[in-house]
Amino acid sequence: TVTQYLADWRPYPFRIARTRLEFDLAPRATRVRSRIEFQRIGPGDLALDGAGLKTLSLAIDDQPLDLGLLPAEGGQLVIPAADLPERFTFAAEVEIDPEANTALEGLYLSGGMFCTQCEAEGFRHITWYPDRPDVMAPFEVAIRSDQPVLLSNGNPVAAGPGEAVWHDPWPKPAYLFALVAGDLRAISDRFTTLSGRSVALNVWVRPGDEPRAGYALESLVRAMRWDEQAYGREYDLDVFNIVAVDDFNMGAMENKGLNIFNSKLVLATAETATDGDYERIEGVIGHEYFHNWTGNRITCRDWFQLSLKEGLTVFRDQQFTGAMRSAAVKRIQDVQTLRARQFREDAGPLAHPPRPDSYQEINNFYTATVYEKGAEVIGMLKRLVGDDLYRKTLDLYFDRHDGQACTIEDWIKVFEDTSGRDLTQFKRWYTDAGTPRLTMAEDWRDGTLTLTFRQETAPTPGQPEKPPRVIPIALGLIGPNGDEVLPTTVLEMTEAEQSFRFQGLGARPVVSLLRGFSAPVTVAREIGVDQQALLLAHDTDACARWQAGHDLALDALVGRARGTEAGAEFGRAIAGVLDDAETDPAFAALCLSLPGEEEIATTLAAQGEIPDPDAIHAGREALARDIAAAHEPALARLCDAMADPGPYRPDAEGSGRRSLRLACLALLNRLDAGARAEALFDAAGNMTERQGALECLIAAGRDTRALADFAQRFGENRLVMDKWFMVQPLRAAPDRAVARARDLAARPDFDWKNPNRFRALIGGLAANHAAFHAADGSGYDFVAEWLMRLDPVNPQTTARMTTAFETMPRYDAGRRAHARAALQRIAALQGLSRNTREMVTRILA
Ligand code: BAL
Ligand code: ZN
Repeated sequence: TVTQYLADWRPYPFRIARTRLEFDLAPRATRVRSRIEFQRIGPGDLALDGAGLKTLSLAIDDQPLDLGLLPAEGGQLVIPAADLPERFTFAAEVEIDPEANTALEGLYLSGGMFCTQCEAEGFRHITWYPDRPDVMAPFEVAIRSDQPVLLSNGNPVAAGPGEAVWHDPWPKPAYLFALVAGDLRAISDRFTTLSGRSVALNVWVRPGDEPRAGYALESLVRAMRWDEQAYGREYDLDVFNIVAVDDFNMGAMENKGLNIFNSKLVLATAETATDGDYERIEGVIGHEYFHNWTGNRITCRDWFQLSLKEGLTVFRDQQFTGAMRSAAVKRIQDVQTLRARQFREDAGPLAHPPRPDSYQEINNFYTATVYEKGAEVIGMLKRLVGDDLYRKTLDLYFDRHDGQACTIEDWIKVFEDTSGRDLTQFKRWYTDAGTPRLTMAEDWRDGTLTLTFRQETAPTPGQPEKPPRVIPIALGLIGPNGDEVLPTTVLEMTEAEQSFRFQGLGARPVVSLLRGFSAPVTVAREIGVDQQALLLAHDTDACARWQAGHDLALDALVGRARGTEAGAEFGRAIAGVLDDAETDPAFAALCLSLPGEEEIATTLAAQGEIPDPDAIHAGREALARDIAAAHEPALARLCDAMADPGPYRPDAEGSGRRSLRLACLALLNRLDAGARAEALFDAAGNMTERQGALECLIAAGRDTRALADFAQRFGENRLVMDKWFMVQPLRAAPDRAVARARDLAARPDFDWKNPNRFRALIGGLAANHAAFHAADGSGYDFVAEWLMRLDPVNPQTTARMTTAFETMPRYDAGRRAHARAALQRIAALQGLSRNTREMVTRILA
């Protein structure tokens, strides 16, 4: 296995003036003819990537090349510089087998339709090409097939029976290439851009799915409008196509002018999709659309720079969702996701910086660190320079780098140039792994509050030293009567230890710390429960307010996991939340949803303890029951008051009310053994309530009828049945979940080669903390067994799912031994993919 290093990047010695591709599509034998016009721009041989190709012919300027040049097994085709003129056309004819392509990289079949996935290195499975993001070219693509709809990137230039030709004038790297051929129907709209260009918009789905694609199309229109308003970015082709496919390794892909989506992120109706699904559809439609500028017009020089496009595009989609819905709720959700996925990654054996400097398999670096932490880093830059300068900086970025393949250095430089700041130290956020731990000590005397901060980052694999970073600390001060005495102020911490003074204060205030979650750090501070309750009641910053309640809950849950009766203060705080719940139901729902077992385990581990999954589960159940018992009338009243008044709308208001209703239901469920949940399940008019009720019924062990009813109603709908497969292992009592997952895996409709279905069942169990970490190792064994089965079929999805094991080092010796044994069995598998081998080796290291 070869490790790739950032330091080894060299410019490609050729420019491509034009790439022309012709496809004769056939499931078992697709012919691909390419003509690539190269022009030398530097010294070196011509190196072309290819994998799994049956090469029929190669030529330079129509002179056939000896096929003896082909590498023995995969790898690069190298044509010596001496054999090449300054300008030449390279031509190849290859044959590929889309039907055999279960890895879903390159050209493959999904439900009888041809589709592609080329990021990061899928194009080499289609033909010989410089498959690297810094080689950009305009593409012309001819497709011949008997499928009725034939799509590729760019604008259509010709279409006749059985043939279509597409031309994409915007130079792009091969990873943005796409082709789709199938029996598809579109729902369509038109969009007029800021400068008056009329664009045809199509969302392509299978016949019959048209009524489920409307929300995706509306989301696209909102995203296009928002990008014009917020960033001044216009669309640049005559047509924008989105296609939904059932078999897809990722969520979606931003191919130029032809986005390909996992169907779960396109298809939605009130009966089949939850509020969460709708929000994700809007967010991901936005994300892929926003890539048109941040990713496509300006792309990455090499894959180490992946966060250049992904961090920025996540940041942009987060802003978009915040603007379409509730900015405060969106921010809190993003903080929860960051902690659950990225802090977890940063604290374990897979920790890496947003810009890694080596990898074996780039597909293993589409991570929470590259995406979500990458977005946080941009949020910090924006906070440091301010909103106006941020916008100017982005304008400069688009002006300066349009059409280029760029680096993190280019990105930092635009901020330096507009702000006049030296961002050398700030850059550590891109190059250093690990989550800084920020501690705050307070000193109060004579009307002066002195805050002393310390930052510390634990060593991560390959990075023993962690010099201090620039940390923007947004804070405010709340007086003892609840009034804000200092509005949000941003402190810039640059040293390992640093003090800041606030003078002229009448009475000792409470610090509202890390407002808006201004930096991706963990916080340790001395704070009393009364102060936390004051912040929960009065803080003007929603994020800090929610955090105060969340900390109270976590303290109680950690206490319960240790076997104490903790929770009285949290119980009292809940009373205030319930009183106020109707003014902001979504916020109240966030406060009423107890932190999950995984987060409790993380908190215990951060305090130097070995988490006991069974005690965590039992303690959380007990606290939930106590809270429910103490507040039953208020919870029941709210649960009814939040009933849907009218037609279902997947907007912030409607989903906020439903989330509060379900948060109350989840608590009450501990008292009534599923009675309320059953009533809601039967009466539910939408999937949000139906799924929420079903989860409660499974947790209560009262699910037989509901599960049968659900399967009866939705048995024909793959996406809905994915939910059915997911909620059972996820919500089942830990001592029954593994057996249940095994039963489900034995069903004929467990179509495990479909990534959504596999992730639903296997991922559902892995997310049931106490079940996955069962002391007897049964959870680990089950997941490992299935990963071994999937690896030869789909290495990418297998490798991603090994992350279930990344927290293994924090558990007790018995559990660790079981987890290690399971991972070692995977490592010993004959023919294990490079993807999975890299992951398992890193986790075991
Ligand atoms: N570029 C891969 C899918 C996405 O992040 O949009
Ligand atoms: Zn992306």
